[in-house]
Amino acid sequence: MHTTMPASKATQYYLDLEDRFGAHNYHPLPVVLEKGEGVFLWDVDGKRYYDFLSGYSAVNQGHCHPKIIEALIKQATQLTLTSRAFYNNRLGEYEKYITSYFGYDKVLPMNTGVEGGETAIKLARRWAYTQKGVEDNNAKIIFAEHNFWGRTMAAISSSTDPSSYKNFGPYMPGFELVPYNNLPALEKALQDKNVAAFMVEPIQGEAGVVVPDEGYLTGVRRLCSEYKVLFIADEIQTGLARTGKMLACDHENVRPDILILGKALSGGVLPVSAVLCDDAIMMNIKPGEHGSTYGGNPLACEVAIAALQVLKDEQMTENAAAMGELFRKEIAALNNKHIQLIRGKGLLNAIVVAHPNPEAAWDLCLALKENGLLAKPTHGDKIRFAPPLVITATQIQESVEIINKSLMALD
Ligand code: IF1
Repeated sequence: MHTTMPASKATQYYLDLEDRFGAHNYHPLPVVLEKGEGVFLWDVDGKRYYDFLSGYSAVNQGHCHPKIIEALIKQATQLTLTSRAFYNNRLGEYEKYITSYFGYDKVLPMNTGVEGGETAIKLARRWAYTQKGVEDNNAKIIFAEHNFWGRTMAAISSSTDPSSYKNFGPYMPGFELVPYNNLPALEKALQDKNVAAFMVEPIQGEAGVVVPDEGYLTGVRRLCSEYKVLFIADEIQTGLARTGKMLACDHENVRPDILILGKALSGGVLPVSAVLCDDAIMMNIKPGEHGSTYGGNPLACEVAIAALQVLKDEQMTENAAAMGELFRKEIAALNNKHIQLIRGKGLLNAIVVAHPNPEAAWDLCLALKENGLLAKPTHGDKIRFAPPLVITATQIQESVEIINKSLMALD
């Protein structure tokens, strides 16, 4: 193990640059990328890789999708930012497009995913005070253990992962935790009259692609309605065709009260997030009470319309469902002793690596890199496999061969 090739001179140059001048808040795989197209990435030495991370599911549509890039370039030559101090001629069109696409009254545009989460929580708290009758400053938001929704002070305040929250306190009050995939525990928590919302990922991503039992989302919907609590779905990672449905909530045909989208809403082109809900929730926020300089900028609007349009035009939902099934079947058929299990939905999958060496998942990712496939370990023993949704059956077969070959590095 650890018998990877030495980094090329060019690669080493860029690794050293980041090490010297950048904050050390990441530990990337030692590969330096300079080009992407569809399911492929190329490094600075011209070596080609399958991308099995897809920018953490931001690049569902494939790298540099021509229709999205065309929208970007066209709008970039016209108008990129006005702020919300003025109207622009793209925002309303985008708002109409995305609300009818997902079936909500209104949208609130933001940029990063975590801002979407913050926005949803503000909407829920405001709704609790103005509609549910919760006394000022008493609103509670319930989260599931092992949630991940970003890195702001509020997001880490709901985290159960010490590497997220430790030594960053004090934390945001009014947050409570329940175990994921546990309806009785949720019901108990919702009995508190001060609860405004339950915010949850339909599949937990960072936790290692944890798929809840069938019926969980249906149960969440039922309990939230019963106790007059808002169901906030964080579909930033699971949404937009990734799991083989447009939204992961669609697997159980449930409609959240507040829907948060991000990542692939721009196809990996620029940060675009959105919070969708109906008027009864959205209209409690008045002018001056929330916003963002870049939120709803005309460039983001045009990119987002194109990114959503190509998902439908190219049947990426259907392809994600079919290719995901093929991928899990082929991985299972390898019958490799180092793969404890494969789980996931559509093209959001993870394997759990079984090996006495705690570094085995990292070593496997290094071997995968050598063999031309990029993936990243999470929580030590898990590896996420989430290629762009444009991947073909032949490419799935080829990728599984690369994975099979790389597993020998663990023997
Ligand atoms: C990083 C993981 C993925 C998210 C969900 C909100 C956000 C995220 C469900 C915030 C962000 C990221 C950020 C990325 C790593 C990553 C991740 F490894 F942590 F688990 F995707 F799987 N809700 N997820 O997954 O969105 O503010 O980042 O735009 O490097 O931190 P953001």
